[in-house]
Amino acid sequence: MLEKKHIQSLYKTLYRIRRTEEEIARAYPTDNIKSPVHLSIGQEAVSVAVCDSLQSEDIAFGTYRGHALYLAKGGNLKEMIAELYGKESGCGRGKAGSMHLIDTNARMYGASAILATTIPLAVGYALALKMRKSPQIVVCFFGEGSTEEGAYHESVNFAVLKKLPILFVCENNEYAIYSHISARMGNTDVSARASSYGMPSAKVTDGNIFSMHEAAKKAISYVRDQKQGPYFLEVYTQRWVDHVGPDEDFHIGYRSKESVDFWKQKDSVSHLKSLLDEEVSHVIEEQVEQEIKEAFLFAEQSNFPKVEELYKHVFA
Ligand SMILES: Cc1ncc(C[n+]2csc(CCOP(=O)(O)OP(=O)(O)O)c2C)c(N)n1
Repeated sequence: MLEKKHIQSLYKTLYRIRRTEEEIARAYPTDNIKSPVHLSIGQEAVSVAVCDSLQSEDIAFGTYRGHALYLAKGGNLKEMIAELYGKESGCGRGKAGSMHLIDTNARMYGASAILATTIPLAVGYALALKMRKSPQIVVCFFGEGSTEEGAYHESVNFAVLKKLPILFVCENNEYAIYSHISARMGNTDVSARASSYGMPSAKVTDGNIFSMHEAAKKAISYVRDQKQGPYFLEVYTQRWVDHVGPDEDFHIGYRSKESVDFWKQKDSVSHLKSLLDEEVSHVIEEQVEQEIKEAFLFAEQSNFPKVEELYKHVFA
């Protein structure tokens, strides 16, 4: 069991992500948010547990479902909301939207809308770190759907071959949009398949943030200290709302309300809150609510980029 102070800090990070995404969901229908949003609600504990075990100089790469990772890695909240609003003060200067979050100060080096495309970038970064003999490591987040892409297989093979300092984190929420994993993979054991490339793997299936934290610590220490190459961590989880957008999706019929309720009972936000004194959680919640209010105000009051900015900071 972690110390009280540590649990408080995990709770603050988790609560901050949950409430930020709930506010995004609330604001979405006003059309102030100019980008599609893929919410992590229900999945936040994975990013929180892993990032809590990293050092601040470690590098993260993620996907379009990236709000939780960006915030857990220390990304700037105001700039994230401004980015969703398409404003020039956003972390991508209003040109990137929710799916391409980046904050180089926090060593959150990017996310992409196209499946598996950040995996080779992350592996390339890990190669650079190794060549520079840096103590940093890379952590690369993706959904189990990305493990169906060729780029994933080429990248993990190369990372193992070159013994690169990278932790692969697969958030297995069972669905790629509305297709269940069993309709997509002959062998649904994603981490066993990853291990077959020649790296150790672990699987956390119970949805418990402390199990995730323990597994992440072990994985990170393997990558950093043993210098024997990559490690693959698969974490079972479930998103509570639609693949994209802020609403529930049970009317579509691809999954049942009961299957999501099963995961809601494991909710890490209420779990951690139940371990804290009420006054302590109350103070944390008030601080976070104030910060979120200020972030939305910052986004609303910021300007849209000028037309002259259109071709700046782009390759072509
Ligand atoms: C190369 C590619 N193919 C298809 C898509 C369309 N697409 C967007 S999200 C998605 C599902 C991905 O599922 P998963 O990787 O498990 O992540 P999750 O959305 O569950 O977080 C698909 C097929 C895409 N963005 N990129």
